[in-house]
Amino acid sequence: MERSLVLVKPDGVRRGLTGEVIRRIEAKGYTLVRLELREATPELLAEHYAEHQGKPFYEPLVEFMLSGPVAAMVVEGERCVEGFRSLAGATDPTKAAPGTIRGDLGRDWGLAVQQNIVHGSDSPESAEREIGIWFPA
Ligand code: YYY
Ligand code: MG
Repeated sequence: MERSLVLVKPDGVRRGLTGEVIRRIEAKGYTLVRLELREATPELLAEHYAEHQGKPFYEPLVEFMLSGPVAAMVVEGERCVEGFRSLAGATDPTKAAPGTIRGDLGRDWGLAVQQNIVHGSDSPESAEREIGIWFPA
């Protein structure tokens, strides 16, 4: 069964949207197999966001991800990597379609980074790599 690494980012936890994200995941028919409220660290985020190191938004992104706890979860289900990306919507919350998590709930004003509520792995390979970072062993 396919797995995805989903994070409710600090904006989502802060705004009390963790339950709303979980509700949408479960309503879709996916299963939570791990769930933990966590404080990220710079080291963990450097691994998690390795592909983005050096980009202009990387430093603000890391600062944002360190601004409060994140709800880290492993979601399981048929084609759930692609499926959760559909639930999440486009990266830019202003462009994300209504009906998606980011379209309905995300914001991109007020901070130097997109506050788009959730992270979801972008491929089954990324998912296994990211699950190993957030939930080792
Ligand atoms: O996978 P996804 O989260 O949709 O986008 P990525 O391109 O992997 O970027 C990761 C993260 O970085 C994104 O969720 C918000 C932030 N970001 C940004 O603030 N500004 C950008 N131009 C691109 C990404
Ligand atoms: Mg990504």
